[in-house]
Amino acid sequence: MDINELINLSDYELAVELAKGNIDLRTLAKVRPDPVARKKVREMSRNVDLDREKREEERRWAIVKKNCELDELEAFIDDYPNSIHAAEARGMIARHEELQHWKQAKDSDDVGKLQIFINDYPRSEYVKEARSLINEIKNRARNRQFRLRELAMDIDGFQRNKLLTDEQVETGIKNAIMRRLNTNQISKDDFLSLLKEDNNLLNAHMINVLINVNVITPGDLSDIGIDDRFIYKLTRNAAPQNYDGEYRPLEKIDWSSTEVYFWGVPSSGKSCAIGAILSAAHSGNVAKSIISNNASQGYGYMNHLKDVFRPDMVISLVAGTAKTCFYEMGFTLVDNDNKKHRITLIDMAGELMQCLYKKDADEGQLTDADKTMLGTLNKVLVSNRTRSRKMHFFVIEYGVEDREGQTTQDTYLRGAMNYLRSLNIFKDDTDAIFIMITKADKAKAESAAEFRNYIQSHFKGFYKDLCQICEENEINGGRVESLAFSLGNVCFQNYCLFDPRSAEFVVKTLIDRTPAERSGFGKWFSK
Ligand SMILES: Nc1nc2c(ncn2[C@@H]2O[C@H](COP(=O)(O)OP(=O)(O)OP(=O)(O)O)[C@@H](O)[C@H]2O)c(=O)[nH]1
Ligand SMILES: [Mg+2]
Repeated sequence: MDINELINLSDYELAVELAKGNIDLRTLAKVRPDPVARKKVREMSRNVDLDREKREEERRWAIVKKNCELDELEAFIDDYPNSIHAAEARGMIARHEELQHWKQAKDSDDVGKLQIFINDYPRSEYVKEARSLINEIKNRARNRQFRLRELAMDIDGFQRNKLLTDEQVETGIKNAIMRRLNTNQISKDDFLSLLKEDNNLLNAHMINVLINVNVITPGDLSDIGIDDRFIYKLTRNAAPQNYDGEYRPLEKIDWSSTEVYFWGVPSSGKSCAIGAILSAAHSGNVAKSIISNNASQGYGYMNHLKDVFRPDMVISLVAGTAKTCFYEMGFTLVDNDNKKHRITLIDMAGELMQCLYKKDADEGQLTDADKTMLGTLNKVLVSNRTRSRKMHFFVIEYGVEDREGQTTQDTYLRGAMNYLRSLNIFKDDTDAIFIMITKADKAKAESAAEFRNYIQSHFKGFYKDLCQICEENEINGGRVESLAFSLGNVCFQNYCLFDPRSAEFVVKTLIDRTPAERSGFGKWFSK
């Protein structure tokens, strides 16, 4: 007991402490500085019945021990700090604390908190239970992760399955989610964590379907950190922007310019990249001005793509390019030195790559659509081939290597490239071959090292083959250049907060790498 506590004791209580030897005369002098009062306490102490005090202490202890309540144990220690039962009382208090910590750790269902309990109470009888709880939680987390991965792969499978109708895709995805939720294989929070991890897991339409059947709410999406502007767009049911202009099949490229071809599997981001490039070319940030070639077969499509990509606002992206369609989009870029660069971008449906792969592997029957696409390709790059300079962008969609049971992007790209090589399309007039990694925003670290490493890990053979094509055809000193490309922040697959920086870099590359015609002279300078 410290002095302050002793001051609050009555004279009799002080006399008892003195009789028991818990305080000495010096301490008493501090508590009762008045000699008369002190004397009174000393006389009282001589008359204290210690046996009676002892009996009182034992009676209290019997009750406290039986009740085993924390506050009673603490009060006992306060009142009888030197009791022979004090050690036992302190032990009981420690056990109380241990139990309380154990209860909190157990109820927390948290590996970290259970581990802290084990560290703090290594000899506790609950350590074994804590360890098995940790294992159980880790197992549960693994199973949960496994089920979530499985769901993500099922969703992706439905979305990529070109044999299904839109309704079948919608029902398939809805059932895959609801079945797991209804059988408690995953919780709503689990599902939301999947959406949080990948904002592009589902497209805007599918998210709206799930909102309509009350699986999720717009508020849930806001809670997982999705920008309200995307949610606003969603609630207005904004759909991808279809191009509904008339389509005239492409026979040849009838305009002397550097032809830039974009090769890539379906949904790899070709049309979006081209739209973003067109928008950046029009912005005035890189090129001084741009004059579109209104005689281009894809003139209407070019205007549509350019108009979609408006910076600093949430836009609805373009819908997939219709099978068999080839669009040729010509324009003249005027650079800062007033030199003109005549460029034609060629957008092709991704199915063409699968068809080229089929041809290379001599696998499966060609459909009518395949024959149409091959026919156009043959006209544009073989029989009606121009003598214009050419560049090729091989588009690689970032981060889709873990898809199982599907032909990989690498296989398609290599097959298609082999077939293109056999058609001799890289000969004579090719100035550059690029690898463009699209959807680069999906990478954990958007660094040059990350993307170099990505190509090394997943596309090494393809990259080397392209280098060999460059060597064989004396293209760009045998070098294939790679660039990472992103539209900015893409959400629900169909909406985007467009950041033009990647596209501006491509426009700058096009200006740097295409022949320039001096304004007014109409003359081409060879590279
Ligand atoms: N995260 C992210 N997603 C993108 C990006 N670019 C495109 N996407 C997504 O990819 C989808 C397909 O893009 P498209 O440009 O239509 O792909 P494509 O290669 O033209 O496809 P096909 O015309 O079918 O061959 C878009 O709807 C977006 O959801 C990007 O930079 N980042
Ligand atoms: Mg497309």
